Amino acid sequence: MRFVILLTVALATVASATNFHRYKVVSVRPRSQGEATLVRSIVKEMALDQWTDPRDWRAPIDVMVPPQQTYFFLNGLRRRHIPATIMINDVQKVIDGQAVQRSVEKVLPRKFDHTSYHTLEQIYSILDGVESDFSEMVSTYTAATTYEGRAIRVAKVSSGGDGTRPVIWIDCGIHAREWIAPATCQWILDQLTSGYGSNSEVTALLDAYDFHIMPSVNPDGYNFTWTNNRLWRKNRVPSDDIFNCHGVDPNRNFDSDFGGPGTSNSPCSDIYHGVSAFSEKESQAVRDSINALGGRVKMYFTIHSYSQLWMTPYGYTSSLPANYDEQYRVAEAGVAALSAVHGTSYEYGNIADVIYPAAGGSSDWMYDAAGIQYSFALELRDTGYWGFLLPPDQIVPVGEETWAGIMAAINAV
Ligand code: 0X9
Ligand code: ZN
Repeated sequence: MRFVILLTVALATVASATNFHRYKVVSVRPRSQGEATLVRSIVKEMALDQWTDPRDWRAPIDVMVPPQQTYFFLNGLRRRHIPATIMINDVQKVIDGQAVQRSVEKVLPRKFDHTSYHTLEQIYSILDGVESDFSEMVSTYTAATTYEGRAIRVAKVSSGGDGTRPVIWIDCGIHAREWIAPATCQWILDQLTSGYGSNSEVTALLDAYDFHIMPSVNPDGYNFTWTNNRLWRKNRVPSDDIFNCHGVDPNRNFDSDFGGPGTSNSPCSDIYHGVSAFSEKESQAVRDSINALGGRVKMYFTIHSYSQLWMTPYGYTSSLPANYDEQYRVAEAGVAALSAVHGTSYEYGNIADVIYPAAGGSSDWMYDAAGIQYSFALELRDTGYWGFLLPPDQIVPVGEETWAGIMAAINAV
């Protein structure tokens, strides 16, 4: 009897996980604006998961295609002579290849480990470890509790002062499947804590600024990428009861032209903006923490993947903010330092031009409503080889270059 129950539970667990067996990721390279528009409409019509959606038609559009639709999709492109290459031949194989290495770690770690990706539980255990190992410098707080009851935590790193130092805010993982983002927040936290007193650049930064780091803005979504669907993007609130869809995109839920371009009012869409601005715990957590800092936040960084971009406001309009030249200058300094580390190239500029128009994003709200003059959204590696499935052996190089870029940007201000 017990065996039967166990077996049923095991099967139910397996059955509920989304399998990407023989799913392909196709990198489409349109030859004109017209072809790019055509590709987008085909993707929409076929309800495919578009991994990238660049505004510039010269940049590849990466699309994930289920096996039943591969022939139709590729043939459609072929007939129109639209160039396309296979970026990933079997998505599940890549996921499984990374899973072997994931399942090794059973005991909850207390120290940083940048050789593999970590579950939310592991990340929070590391956070606890750091808080107790560096108790004079690190304290953590919970910014909000999610729909499924998980804490959205922040690590505050401060070398002292009277609580009035300017703040550098860094958040990671607002989109669940962008695993390199939380890993990079962990890298940064490690550099700050281990570097204070031994690394002169880090020491100088920490004597001038407090850092607030939110390693996982979207813990429910992130957890879901480990248990059910590696490619989940949004949070996990039930969003409609007709199709049983879930999730709001927290990066469409800020009060920055809420519901504007690049958002969707369909609860099943990956860019669903939610019922109203700040309806979600994730966006509330970020907003409330920033507000609680009462105007001390000097710079805001929000970390995504992928495409290698360093973006400045705005996302909701192609108009440029008043201090655009200044933000551009700082982005340029950041990118120069980032690229110097491993030769990784980044594009930079305002969101609507560099990537695509997208309203309701956090970095626009930071500039417009919170008045933060330096507000950046970064898309980390790569440019479409692994995409969201960036192998864990890139955590260290990505951490190194990103942190170098962020330090340079802070120093440029
Ligand atoms: O679409 C997004 O939210 C970001 N790209 S991603 O592929 N990681 O989903 C870009 C965010 C840019 N920021 C704003 N639109 N405000
Ligand atoms: Zn993202």
